[in-house]
Amino acid sequence: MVDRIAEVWGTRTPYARHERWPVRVDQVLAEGVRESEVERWVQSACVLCSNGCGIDIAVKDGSMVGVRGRSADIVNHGRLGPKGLFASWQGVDNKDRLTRPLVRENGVLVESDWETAMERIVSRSKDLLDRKGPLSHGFYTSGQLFLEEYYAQAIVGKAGIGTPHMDGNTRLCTASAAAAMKESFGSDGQPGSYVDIDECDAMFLFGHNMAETQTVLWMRVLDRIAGRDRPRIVCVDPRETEVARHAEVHLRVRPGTNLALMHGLVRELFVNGWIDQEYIDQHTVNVDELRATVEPWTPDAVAETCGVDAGDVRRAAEIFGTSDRVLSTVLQGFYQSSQATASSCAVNNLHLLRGLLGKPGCGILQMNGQPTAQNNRECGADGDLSGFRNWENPEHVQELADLWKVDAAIIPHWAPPTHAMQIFRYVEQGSIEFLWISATNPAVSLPQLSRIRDILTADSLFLVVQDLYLTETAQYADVVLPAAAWGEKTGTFTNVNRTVHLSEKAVEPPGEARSDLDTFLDYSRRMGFTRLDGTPLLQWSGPEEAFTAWTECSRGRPCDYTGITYDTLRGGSGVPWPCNEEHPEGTVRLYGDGVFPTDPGYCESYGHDLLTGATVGPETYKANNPAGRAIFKTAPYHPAHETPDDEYPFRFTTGRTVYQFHTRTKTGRSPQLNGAAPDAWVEMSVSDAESYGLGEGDVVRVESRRGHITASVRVSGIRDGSIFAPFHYGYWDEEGEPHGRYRAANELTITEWDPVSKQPVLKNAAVRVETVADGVGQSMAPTTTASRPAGRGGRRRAVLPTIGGPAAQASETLAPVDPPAVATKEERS
Ligand SMILES: Nc1nc2c(c(=O)[nH]1)N[C@H]1C(S)=C(S)[C@@H](COP(=O)(O)OP(=O)(O)OC[C@H]3O[C@@H](n4cnc5c(=O)[nH]c(N)nc54)[C@H](O)[C@@H]3O)O[C@H]1N2
Ligand SMILES: Nc1nc2c(c(=O)[nH]1)N[C@H]1C(S)=C(S)[C@@H](COP(=O)(O)OP(=O)(O)OC[C@H]3O[C@@H](n4cnc5c(=O)[nH]c(N)nc54)[C@H](O)[C@@H]3O)O[C@H]1N2
Ligand code: SF4
Ligand SMILES: [Mo]
Repeated sequence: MVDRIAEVWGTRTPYARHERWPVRVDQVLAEGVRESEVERWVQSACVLCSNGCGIDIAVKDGSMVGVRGRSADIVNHGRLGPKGLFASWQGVDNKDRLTRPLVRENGVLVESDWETAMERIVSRSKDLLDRKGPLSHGFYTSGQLFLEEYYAQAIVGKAGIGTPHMDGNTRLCTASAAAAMKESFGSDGQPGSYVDIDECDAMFLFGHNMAETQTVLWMRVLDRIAGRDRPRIVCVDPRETEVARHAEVHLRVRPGTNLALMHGLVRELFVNGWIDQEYIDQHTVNVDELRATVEPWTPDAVAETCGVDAGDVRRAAEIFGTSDRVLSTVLQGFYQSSQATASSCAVNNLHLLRGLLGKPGCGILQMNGQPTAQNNRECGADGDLSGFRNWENPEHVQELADLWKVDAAIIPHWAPPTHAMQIFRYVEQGSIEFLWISATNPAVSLPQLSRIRDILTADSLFLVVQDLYLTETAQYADVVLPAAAWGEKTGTFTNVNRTVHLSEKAVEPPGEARSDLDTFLDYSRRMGFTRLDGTPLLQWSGPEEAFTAWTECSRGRPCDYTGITYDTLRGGSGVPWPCNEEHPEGTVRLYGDGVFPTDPGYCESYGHDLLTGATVGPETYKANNPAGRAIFKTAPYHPAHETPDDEYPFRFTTGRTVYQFHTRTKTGRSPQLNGAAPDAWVEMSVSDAESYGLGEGDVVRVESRRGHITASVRVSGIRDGSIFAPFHYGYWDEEGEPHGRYRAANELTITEWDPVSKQPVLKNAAVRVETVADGVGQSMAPTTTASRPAGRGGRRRAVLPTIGGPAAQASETLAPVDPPAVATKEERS
């Protein structure tokens, strides 16, 4: 038994390069429940991050009473992290779940029934479609629904209503991952695999705090570090994360300067000849443009702009340039920062220059964050065309029209899909009057919250919110629809390395809560959406039929699911796509043959100018003739939208702690997790704290041009001149009452986005700090992770370590069984 709040990553199981990662089965059961009392174990996968760990749900007396990791799963080999152990089931099994629809009467939300609630939605929807047409409707969904639910939503939006105003919180999450892969390789689709951790000689983590945000993947890295032939680690992050603590080189960049650093690394590869000219000649285009763009970025120039050591830039580049097998991961420190797409493409460029992809240990993981973000991108509830099809390619549009048996003209493709920030802008301007929000909480997660509150409360807006709980956002709704949660419905989802899992229903949803799929199907039926032949647009009776329909949509596309059925997903491990006749067991890595989906007739996008976001268009794209070769995409460095000045001298950045998930609707309801990080804090460096006379626990007001928050200080290992705040804490507390002070990091953030991916810049704003009061105790920041108190100087007050105690004990079994094999033999070296 291990306290998995104190020991986040659990017990080490070291292994060497070429060996398989050992199995360790992690399990937790509710207090007082013995293993022999568990009636059933139901197969699923965890939905608390993109890692997608295989999980079994313990059921007793019709309730979820615990979980264990699935030893046979290629993703986790039995392990679970703190969120999987303590929040997956406790986060949904609660007394305060929504159990009936709510409707607004005389200004207040009152309990109602499905008939009333749906009729209100449908009558408003029909009225607006008659009077104003499809552009009056917007849909803002998630990265946390199931594949089947996105596909239903995509068809309703594109072929039922015909609105381009569809997006997900995936815009805040993985839009830049998708954009970077489309620009470089022609299509979304993760090149690498987690198996590459087992094989690599070096790992680069670009703006990715894997230790806290994909804890099980980090266990795999820690086990390699503990074994023979440990990989060399390079970390690019302004904070001293656990990743940084294990790194040989830590590039503690100034927030907002990633692209300058990347130019420096790429330049070093050219200057030192660490490139594979044959690979470049055969498999890529545009190398000259890349060489010219990075030319000014000497290590000294990088040092000046990014605030790092020039020698460290050289050392990092040398590790990249001279290691045989390099694996890179990229996440929010890049995606939510300035020039997100260009910076993320630069990672692809590093690998292409050396031909390090598609081979064991050589991979790129343009990470996802949310568990099902990949499915939203595939199915197209985010505005993309389903199946990675290209909205600028009329043949692709026609393929969908044929599949759905509708007129191609209804499918929006006359302009790029409307991104989330623009959807909210249209609500602000009054052109969107009907907004349906599902499985996301924008009143906490979007930038510049005072503006978002004004938008959500606009008189002209009819707001539908579909959630498990009465969230900050749901409080503003005209109609609230209660949703069935994970464990209460069946469906599939796909993780970062393309692995598809089935999650089976284990228990009944509470009260009248319904699966999101049932709700979208009901809406489509009530709206009377039809095919050209007059039959109903959506004819599925449940998730399995929806999945089968999806596999047809994916046929022949990069994300080919045609070899997968619910039955093939039952029993063993998840399966990585493409899975079809050619690859019946799935595919571990893409692009091993050096052929990329850039052919103009096949690609998902013709790409953009990375500096301005202007579309390249079919003519120019074809003239460049990528024809199956990857494209070096780049842009000149440009400083962030908002940089510090005399009035607002600090760079503000935001992110996560290991113990909380997003707006805490699940983790906040797990006593073990919430106890470890119960309230907001801000991190300052030792010397900044000293110069402001601040110490652990002192209360400060942090203010930007857009708002302020009040929180206590943790003096941490963050770089000088930067302030960090977790974004988890909203301004409503657990009792559904407004919290006494503003504490959401997004009060301060800025309404700006990357020109290509349109991902908001959530990690860079200018702020100032004022002391409010001396502290009376320590801050609420955990001590086990990046927010750990800094070694010396900042600690005026003793800080108690974060522990979980008896309630946080989980069992770890080092199983003597063979670890799962990867899908096919030839894919291991
Ligand atoms: N515990 C936990 N795990 C999660 C989640 C969660 O909420 N909690 N959410 C899931 C989701 S949806 C996502 S998207 C992922 C996110 O996973 P990550 O991207 O790993 O998490 P973040 O903390 O948002 O950001 C990562 C790091 O970016 C650094 N950073 C900030 N600004 C910059 C910059 O300008 N440049 C660079 N290089 N780095 C910068 C921060 O210091 C931070 O350590 O996590 C997933 N996993
Ligand atoms: N400043 C700052 N802001 C950020 C970020 C950051 O790093 N810094 N990160 C951004 C990122 S990467 C992300 S992903 C977003 C996350 O931001 P949100 O999406 O707003 O966060 P969640 O709390 O995950 O909201 C998901 C909601 O869905 C509900 N839900 C869960 N399961 C289901 C289901 O099956 N059906 C339905 N209908 N509802 C369900 C939950 O109760 C919850 O209310 O935040 C973004 N905002
Ligand atoms: S690493 Fe992610 S998927 Fe795995 S148990 Fe933790 S939260 Fe769940
Ligand atoms: Mo995310």
